[in-house]
Amino acid sequence: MSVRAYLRERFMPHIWCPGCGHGTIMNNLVRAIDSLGLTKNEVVTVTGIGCSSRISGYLDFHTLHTIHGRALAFATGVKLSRPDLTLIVPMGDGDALAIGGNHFIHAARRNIDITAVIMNNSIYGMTGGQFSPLSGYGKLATTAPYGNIYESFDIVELAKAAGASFVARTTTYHAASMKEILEKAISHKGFSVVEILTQCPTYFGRKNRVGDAVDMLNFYKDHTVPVGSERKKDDPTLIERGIFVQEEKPEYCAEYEKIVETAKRGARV
Ligand SMILES: Cc1ncc(C[n+]2csc(CCOP(=O)(O)OP(=O)(O)O)c2C)c(N)n1
Ligand code: SF4
Repeated sequence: MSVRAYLRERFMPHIWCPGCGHGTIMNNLVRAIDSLGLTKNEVVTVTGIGCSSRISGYLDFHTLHTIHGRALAFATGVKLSRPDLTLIVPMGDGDALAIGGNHFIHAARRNIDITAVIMNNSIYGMTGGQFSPLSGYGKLATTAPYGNIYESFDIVELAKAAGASFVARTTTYHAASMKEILEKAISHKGFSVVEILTQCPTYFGRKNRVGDAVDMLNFYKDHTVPVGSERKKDDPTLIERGIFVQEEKPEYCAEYEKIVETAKRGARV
């Protein structure tokens, strides 16, 4: 199908600023779903609040636009009641790892079959450029006019440590591999985390004087390397991208179903 067929045109024009990376992610997400042959009726997209979270309004799947930081909690409920459906949860870095941080680590620990797409623009875009747990030490934000004093989370390391069974990182510059990674993440049975570095030229770019959207895309090109690259040894500031974890582990809904069956038989574990 064409990308258009997956969109709710009545919700257009979208709210995203010119040059925002979120549209590139939405584009690749629908291309990945199309390549996997999933029908619109089989996919549920759940989001919280943020520029990134508006994606659930634009996509013509079953969609839930919920509350800030709680998308994974709603998605967990949907998945438990309808394990046959494909659950995708696009989140901003603030939504996923500030207010939603606790839901994130526990969803990873359960290894529930949900794909979390973290649209990491290193800032709170929707509310005017406040710093997030992904802004980085020394970065400028509306709430850090003299420089942010917090270190960032490393989403990949956090997801790995919490138990996610598929963990990947890519960027909006690497659009072709983004689609492939999203396909693998969605097909994977378990909690999949895909961090996508994406540009917010309006707040992060402007406040940190890193240029326009094209300059920010070039930064992703020049400052990331494929996972395992020798170049990372010479320059530890380079950011690795690719698939970091892809393993089979017991999945929460399947395990829960086993408990239900055991209980129905009145048997003891
Ligand atoms: C409970 C609650 N607290 C705060 C807010 C205000 N709020 C809305 S979006 C947002 C942050 C959005 O940033 P992010 O999740 O990184 O997404 P982006 O807009 O950058 O895509 C905040 C703090 C809210 N809507 N609800
Ligand atoms: S404020 Fe930033 S994240 Fe929000 S739409 Fe504009 S560029 Fe995108």
